[in-house]
Amino acid sequence: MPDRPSIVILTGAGVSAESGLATFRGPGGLWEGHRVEDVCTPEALAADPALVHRFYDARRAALATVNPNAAHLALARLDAAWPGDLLLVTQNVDDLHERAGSRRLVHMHGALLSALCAACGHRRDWSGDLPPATPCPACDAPMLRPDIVFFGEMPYDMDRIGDAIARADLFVSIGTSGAVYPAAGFVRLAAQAGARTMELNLEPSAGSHNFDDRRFGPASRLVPEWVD
Ligand code: BJW
Repeated sequence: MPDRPSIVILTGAGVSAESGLATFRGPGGLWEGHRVEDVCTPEALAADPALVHRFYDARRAALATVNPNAAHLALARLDAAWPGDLLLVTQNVDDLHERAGSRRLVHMHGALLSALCAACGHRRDWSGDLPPATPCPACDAPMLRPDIVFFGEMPYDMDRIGDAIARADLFVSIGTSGAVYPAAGFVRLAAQAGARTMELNLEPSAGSHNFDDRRFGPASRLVPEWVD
């Protein structure tokens, strides 16, 4: 390892589970009987916008009741203290990493508290009651949608993430099942680039065998143990 290793950290729903936010594929992962794969698609938004908006309204309401946990706080301490390159790539659309204090952060699947104009791509805060038919401040179209990456859509910041992985000396995956691409493929990209790879998760992910090191248990214990 070099003196100042470059670190890329990937987080998933498991990092926020102990804050009280449900994961997607664990117990309680169904929402009103729907799988996430059936709700988070452009087709679902077109066919039944009320259903998709209800899902995100409920998620936004839940977010207002929870706080960062020991795992988010430990990652923020690492961000503040680490002298080398570091990028925290979260698949989560909650804002718990920011609230904990992480700064070098990308939300590859979007953000619950952001709204996207489906007509022109303008983004604005989604706070309080924001009916989807609210006119866009940029183009006036009444077509606000959650600023969320649905299945079949391109995740955000892929160039920045790819560059960071190509330069990484250490890749750490925390609390993600490895069921969704392209994030599930990052471990192999990091290994190909020469990084050491580590999984911290409650249970082995789909690609667990691809990691050099694996530690299993709750993120609120494993992450502070690793960071501190
Ligand atoms: C704990 C814990 C505790 C619990 N402590 N751990 C066939 C083959 C390959 C790919 C495809 C395919 N068909 C289609 C695709 C592509 C598709 C895909 O991957 N589909 C799969 C279902 C197969 N992907 C896409 O469409 C993506 N876009 C895309 O590919 O564009 C083209 C492209 C081409 C080339 C390069 C780049 C792109 C877009 C994916 C969008 C994902 N969107 C969602 C919903 C929106 C966000 C939201 O509403 O919140 O994102 S789906 C959902 O899954 C959400 C999550 O971010 C994502 C990942 O879930 P995550 O975080 O892993 O959660 P869980 O619940 O699965 O796992 C939780 C884990 O935590 C578990 O392991 C627990 O053990 C653990 N845990 N408690 C530690 N206390």
